[in-house]
Amino acid sequence: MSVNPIAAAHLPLSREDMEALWMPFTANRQFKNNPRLLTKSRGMHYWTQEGREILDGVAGLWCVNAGHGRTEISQAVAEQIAEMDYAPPFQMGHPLAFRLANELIKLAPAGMTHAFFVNSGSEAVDTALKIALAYQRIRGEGTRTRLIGRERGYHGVGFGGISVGGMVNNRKAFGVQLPGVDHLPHTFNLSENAFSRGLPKWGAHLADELDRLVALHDASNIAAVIVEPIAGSTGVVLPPVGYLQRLREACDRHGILLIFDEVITGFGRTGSPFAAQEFGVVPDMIVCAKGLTNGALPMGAVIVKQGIYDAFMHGPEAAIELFHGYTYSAHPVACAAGLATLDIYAREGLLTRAKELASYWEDAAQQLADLPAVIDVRTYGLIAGIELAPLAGKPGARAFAAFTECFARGQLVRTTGDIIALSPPLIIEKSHIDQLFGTLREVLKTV
Ligand code: PXG
Ligand code: PLP
Repeated sequence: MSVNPIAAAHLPLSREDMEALWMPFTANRQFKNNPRLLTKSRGMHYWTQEGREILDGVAGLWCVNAGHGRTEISQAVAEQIAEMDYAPPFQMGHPLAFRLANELIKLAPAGMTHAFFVNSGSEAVDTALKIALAYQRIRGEGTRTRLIGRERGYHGVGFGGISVGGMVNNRKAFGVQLPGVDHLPHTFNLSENAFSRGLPKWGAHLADELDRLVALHDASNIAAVIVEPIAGSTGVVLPPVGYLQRLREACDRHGILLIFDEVITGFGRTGSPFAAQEFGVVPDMIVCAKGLTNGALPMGAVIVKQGIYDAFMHGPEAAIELFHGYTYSAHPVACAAGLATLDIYAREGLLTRAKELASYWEDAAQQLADLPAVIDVRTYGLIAGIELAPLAGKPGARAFAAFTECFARGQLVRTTGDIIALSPPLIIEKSHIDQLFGTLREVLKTV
């Protein structure tokens, strides 16, 4: 079939037309019987196939940080694809890959000096875990093979990521996972922390669980700990005051690498370029994706400390130091999108804009606290989690009803279980914030 894709997007789809696609993380049959189709985006908005305007409360899926339809990005992509569509990344290079690495590390904490490119957050997680294992081996600590994640963590859907991840539905159907994985406890606690403003006060001691795992296995067997500084996908779980610092100290004491998975918290979501800077804790590796290209093309990266890269740069110069990489690592078109994106972030001050809006955002979110359905509101930067009391015997149904009703009223939110997550483009204005929470208030009265 030869069709102009934009024209095709506006042709109505029958139920039969939708059958062949197996949709990810979606109730396929329910969706196909009652589809929600998006065909256009600009600024803070999407438009549905029927032409309804939808306020984007989630930056697509936590990724369109500079807002939709940025012509700087689409032009850079169009020019690059016309000039050179693809270049092999193994034993070959193209200039944009090096330039993007330079720009990316400028945003990272001092001392994090090298970037490895991949195509998604899941690949970035796998890459970071493999670098951790190979690094321990290279420095003569090859018994350090255990990996530690955290309950309720989300680290993508690769086997490495679901092994260290802690969301049961993402794990339970898939049999064996990586051996030698432990989990720290999550830090979620409604009775201590409900309706906290800023970071919750209770829970820093939970980082000491790492000492318990060290006592159990011995530090000489543990390679790395991976956590999200703010857990996003599980429904916005904030780090208790002092928790990340304590985790850093414990990792240092025991020679364990600390990996921050900043797929969601990266690129300005918290009010700093990375949560590492926002919370004043420097990990050994940062995993990022999503906002790196403003969601326009798939791309992720692992940023590592100087010492990790240096450890690999020994042996004969002709030796490949790390047997790892993807066909599309540092894809030239994705690099063009990434460079254009980072340029927009810098010119428009978007990586710190969440800090300017955070208190307005928090106040607007906390106004939902009086609704009977709402059992917690937690915010940081331009993130909010609104937790609903589940309907008896129907977990998740209440939030899903809120999601579909919000969509019917022209706004996109994200739900996980009975939690509504919001993470708008960082270009959001106060009037959009009012609209977002105003509509949500009306909707939450009906569910
Ligand atoms: N790590 C974290 C912390 C993430 O949030 C990934 C890794 C995986 O990235 P990719 O690009 O492989 O999807 C993510 C992705 C949700 C939701 O429900 C969040 C993500 C993905 C899908 C749904 O909020 N985050
Ligand atoms: N499977 C086969 C048969 C391959 O040849 C390759 C790459 O060459 C892959 C999987 C991995 O694909 P990618 O590099 O896009 O991750």
